[in-house]
Formats: sequence, structure tokens, C-alpha cells
Amino acid sequence: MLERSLVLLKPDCVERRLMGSIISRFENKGLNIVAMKMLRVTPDLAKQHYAEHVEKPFYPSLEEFITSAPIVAMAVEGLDVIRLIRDMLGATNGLTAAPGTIRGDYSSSRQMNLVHASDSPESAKRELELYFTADEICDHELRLTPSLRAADEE
Ligand code: FUP
Repeated sequence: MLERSLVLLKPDCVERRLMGSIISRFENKGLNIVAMKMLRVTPDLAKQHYAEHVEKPFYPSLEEFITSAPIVAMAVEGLDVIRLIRDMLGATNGLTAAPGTIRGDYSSSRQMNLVHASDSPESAKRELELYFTADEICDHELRLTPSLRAADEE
């Protein structure tokens, strides 16, 4: 199914100048970036984004990190893209994430794990609305779609 996921390149990704390398992984896979902007996450936005973690002991440190430098927010579209991007990221902790995944290749940390991506269609809808207004999404079909996949594939 054609889906959209919210992807964030976190402060460590921006600071380490890995933005281009990570965006390239998504482009090379043939995914369609339909919105992108750099912003600074405020404490208020952090609490909304990480609502499920606000009461956890690690939250103050997580908020300090996510507000510490700019991030890049993207809306990424593709078939089954919510699961696919989570697979491309690998396990939450970079130390245990499999080699070949983004976190496995670039991170050794649980907090500084470079990229966030929505984990379900419900989270994707909620998170996309937190970061983008409807008119910031640039709906467009990739003209190379016929070169990525046969039209009659399931
Ligand atoms: P993920 O879905 O892989 O982004 O990970 P979680 O929703 O479990 O956690 C959200 C963020 O909190 C992760 F990016 C890592 C961070 N975190 C910590 O910093 N410490 C913890 O003990 C657990 C999670």
C-alpha cells in the first residue's frame, strides 16, 4: 500500500554532516520525498512528539538532545514505506543495530541514533501533522516509477 512516513534527521545527524548520506539511502531505494524542512524542535514540540515517553526517566535527557541543534523533517512516500524505513533504520540502539542498516552503519548509541521514523500508520498520521501543514506536502509522482517495479507486481 502507498503510505507516507515522518522521518527526522536528528541533531546528531545534522551535527555530524551525515544528512546527505542518509537522504541518499532513501533516494537510492527509490523512495519519494514529498516534503522536507530544517527546524529547531522546541521543548513543547518534543513533548508532543515523544508523548508516550514524557513520563519515563530518560525523557529529560532525550528532550535536551532533540532540542540541542536543528533537525531535518521529511515526509517520505512509497509502498509499505512505514515498515520499510524502520527496517532500513535497524534496531533503536546503534550498538546492536545490524550492520547494513543506517543505525548499524553510523551509530553506536541508543539516544544518538541519527534518524526517527514513524512506527505505524496511526503514528505516521499524527507525526506528519505535527511537523507539516497540508500545503507543505508537495504531492508528485516519480516519473521513474516504471523503472523501479513492474506494473503488475503484487
Ligand atoms: P524508536 O521507535 O526506534 O525511535 O525508539 P523508541 O520509540 O523506543 O524511543 C524513542 C527515542 O528515545 C529513541 F530514539 C531513543 C530514545 N531512548 C533513549 O534515549 N533511552 C531509552 O532508554 C529508550 C529510548
